[in-house]
Amino acid sequence: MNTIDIVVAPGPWDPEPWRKAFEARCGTRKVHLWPHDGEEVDSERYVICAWKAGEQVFEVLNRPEAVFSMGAGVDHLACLASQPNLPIGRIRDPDLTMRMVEYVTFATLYLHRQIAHYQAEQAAGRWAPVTQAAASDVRIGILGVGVLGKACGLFLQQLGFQVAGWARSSTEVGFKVFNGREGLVELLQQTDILVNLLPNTQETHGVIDRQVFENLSRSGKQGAPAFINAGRGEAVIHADLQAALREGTLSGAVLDVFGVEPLPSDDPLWSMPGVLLTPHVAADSEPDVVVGQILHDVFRLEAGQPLEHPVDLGRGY
Ligand code: NDP
Ligand code: OXD
Repeated sequence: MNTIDIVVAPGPWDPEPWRKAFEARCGTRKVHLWPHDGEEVDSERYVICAWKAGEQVFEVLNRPEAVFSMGAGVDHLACLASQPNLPIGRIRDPDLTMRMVEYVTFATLYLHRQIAHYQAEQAAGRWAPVTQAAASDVRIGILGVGVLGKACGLFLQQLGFQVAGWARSSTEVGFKVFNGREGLVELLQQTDILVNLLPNTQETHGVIDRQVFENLSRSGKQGAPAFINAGRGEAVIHADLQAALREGTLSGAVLDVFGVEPLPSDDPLWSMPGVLLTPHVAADSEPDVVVGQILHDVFRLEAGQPLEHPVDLGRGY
């Protein structure tokens, strides 16, 4: 049996760490770097490992045995949804998950401990303590309780926060999870800090709008609610987010992802008080870990077994 070679298409990422990581573990398998090694791939059998690489790689190399996302998100592979028989794999990387837990915990504490207020007071040379709520009085609502949302929620629970979530069908992941439109409203009414960790799908596109921000609880110990987005910007109606922050419907936000990235330099969010922006860095993929997971699945394919973590592009995640 011929072994399966690897085509790596890392899009905007620096390709060399990926080439090195694959070559270090691939033995006699060929590793082709797209588009750096040219479009000629002479392998009889190959898989494509991609990150935001564009559609051309799939048009030119059109008989992969599987396609893997090198990140947790698979929205960049939506163009393959019309090929239901092509196995699509995603990573479930404990390192990436832990990085997301770090980010969401940091963002929650930044909002909860009112750090934006202290940064402004420090800049003005003022000593200005404000009342601080206990974590156990603060309710976190997490949209999307998959690999990342669940891990973040469980960690925040350990810090004492009250945690609940919203998902398509999951109902209990160590904390209560709501479903459907009615369930979303119920969750929002008991949420002080809203965290988005939904994937970008047709169903989640624009799901976080003005109504969502207005439905958040305003009776929490900390006053107006706050928002963290580390999922995808496409889930949010950008103008509604800007308005909610401008008008005080939201007291603050920590935002890592945006519908347009990089966020345009004239976007009002850059200079809004109480808003902390990061450039889509919440949870990076670590080449060594990702490569190990992909190769594990490649061995399974060679043994005639299905992928360990298949993605259903029909539902979008
Ligand atoms: P998963 O696929 O494991 O989980 C997705 C969750 O979203 C599930 O709980 C699912 O519900 C829920 N969901 C999907 N569609 C809907 C819907 N229509 N209505 C309600 N809930 C829905 O994803 P991950 O946790 O691994 O990752 C989440 C996202 O985080 C990624 O898709 C990516 O966009 C983003 N990400 C961002 C990074 C960054 O650096 N900012 C890094 C890595 C990922 P159910 O449980 O019922 O299936
Ligand atoms: C991912 C991301 O999905 O980095 O892994 O956004």
